[in-house]
Amino acid sequence: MAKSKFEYVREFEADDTCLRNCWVVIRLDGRNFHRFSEQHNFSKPNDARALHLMNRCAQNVMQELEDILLAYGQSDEYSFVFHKKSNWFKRRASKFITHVASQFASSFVFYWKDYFAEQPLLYPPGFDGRAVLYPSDQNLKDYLSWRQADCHINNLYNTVFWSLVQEGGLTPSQAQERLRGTVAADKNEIMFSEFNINYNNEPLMYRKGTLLLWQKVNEVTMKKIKMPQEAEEKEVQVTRSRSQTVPLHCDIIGELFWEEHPELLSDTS
Ligand code: DGT
Ligand code: MG
Ligand code: MG
Ligand code: MG
Ligand code: MG
Repeated sequence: MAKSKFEYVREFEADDTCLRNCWVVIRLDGRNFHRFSEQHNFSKPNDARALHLMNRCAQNVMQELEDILLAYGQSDEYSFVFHKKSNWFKRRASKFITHVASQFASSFVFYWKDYFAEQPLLYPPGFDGRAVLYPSDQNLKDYLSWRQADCHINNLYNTVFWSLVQEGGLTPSQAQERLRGTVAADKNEIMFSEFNINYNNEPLMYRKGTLLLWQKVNEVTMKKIKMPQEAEEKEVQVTRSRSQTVPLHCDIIGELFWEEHPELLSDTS
């Protein structure tokens, strides 16, 4: 077919192919969730409904899109790791980012009522997205460690901060002042001696975030079949292997996790 004279405008499209053999990480983050969490009465410091909704959206992203090895989420953010050999949309960064962000955002609205039955969604939320390439396995491990360390540091601070405010009766600025210059041990001590909170007993999802991995499950169903020689239909058991995503709230900073999951970084997974 003859090309129109307008065809040349295609040449203005920038090449955003992700370098081959690199892990492609897409990280989303809720836009202005400071306000969004206030307006939707999220409990502080953690709202289990909100975190479970985020996990549900990430599971939908993994199921609907191609080539995602794992995902890790905490607070209002989620990171998706694409296989380093992925050739999905010819590795175009804009395709990765926009598909992940739009699938996640529409899921957030779609599943909202399953988690917030009593709380109407007041306005359409948005998520920003970025792509980062990591050339080595160690870089990828360090990236995930960085996000989980961020989760830990923020959650430790927020847990003691909101204890001081909600139970200790301090104003937010007094609580902030009280915590100025404290290290982790000091924060643990304040929680333990003043509020009887053993931080290590706080829910794992709050302390570690959520890792989503693929798991094979056997699905057993009954199927009616008609044998050629027999008049009656017979019910038989059919077992099918299916992949599903499972949420884990484990440590991913230490080497143990990677030793227990050698398939994740191997080329064949
Ligand atoms: P941004 O990302 O630059 O558009 O702005 P924000 O406001 O989303 O800032 P960000 O992403 O650095 O911080 C996340 C905000 O979301 C932070 O204000 C706390 C809030 N948030 C996230 N998860 C929860 C939760 O479970 N409970 C409550 N109360 N707030 C949460
Ligand atoms: Mg931000
Ligand atoms: Mg945000
Ligand atoms: Mg954030
Ligand atoms: Mg199209």
